[in-house]
Amino acid sequence: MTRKIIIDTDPGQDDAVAILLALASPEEIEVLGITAVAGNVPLPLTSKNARIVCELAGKTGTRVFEGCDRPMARDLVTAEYVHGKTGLDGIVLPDPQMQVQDTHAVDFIIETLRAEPAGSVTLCPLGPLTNIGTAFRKAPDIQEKVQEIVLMGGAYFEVGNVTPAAEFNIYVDPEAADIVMKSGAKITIMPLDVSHKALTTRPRIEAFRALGHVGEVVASWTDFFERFDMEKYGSEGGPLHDPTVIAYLLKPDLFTGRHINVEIELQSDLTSGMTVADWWRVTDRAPNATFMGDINAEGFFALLTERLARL
Ligand SMILES: [Ca+2]
Repeated sequence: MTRKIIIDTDPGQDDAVAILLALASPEEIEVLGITAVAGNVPLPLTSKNARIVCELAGKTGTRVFEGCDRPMARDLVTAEYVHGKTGLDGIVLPDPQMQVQDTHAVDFIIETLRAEPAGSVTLCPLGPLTNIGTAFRKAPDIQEKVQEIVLMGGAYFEVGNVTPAAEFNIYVDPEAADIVMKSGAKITIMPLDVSHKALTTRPRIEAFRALGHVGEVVASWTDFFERFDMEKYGSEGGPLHDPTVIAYLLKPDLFTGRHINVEIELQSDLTSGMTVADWWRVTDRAPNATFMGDINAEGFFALLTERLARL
């Protein structure tokens, strides 16, 4: 049985790989729509990049919706220093022919969750949680209809990547993340603790490049962002964050974690956007998320390579 998902995203090269992985897996995953949000780059670019990726995959029937162009309560922070001016720097791809859907992404999320049977739609946020938080605030009835939210964001042992305390997606819109964490929905989190173990090493990237056009494009994306990451982290490759979300839907056994309490810091200037994860269960706050801590990286890259070869 296929699992119905909405990918909420701010592409971003790693978002793009996640979208390709989902579109390459129609036996397991039905992508009801892709909702673009401002994050790595401003909304017009994330929307455009989402459509570029659909066309690269040859899946031009995929519906792309534009959502919020700024966080719920703060100014937008972007990350061109990681992803390049376009958000998708690497091999230059043609401008998309696909059009954006007329419906706002937030309304699409609300209407879809109301229309589909309860517990049958999974949300896959790969960027700041603005679209999801706004939808939950506008239509609280949909929160209990969500099958699961599998998101990339936050960190515990790896702490922060955009500030010493915060991971980018949560930092950009902590108010939205707070709404999501308190929604009561089933939540699974792929934090930096996972993605920093999913590194784009040379052999893994050369395996992508050997696949043909799509693989060459993916390799050019990882070549682009890993220059920044390797310099920053001193690692043997860059972390491939967002595809972990889709990989979890396909092969949950690749990941291990703990069902714990996770809350979002909203007040402090120093630690704003921190995911305060009770990994050691030192409080009596109720668990609200499965916070992943480890990944079978070889299995993850083998899955990616096998699926990208299908496109
Ligand atoms: Ca992203």
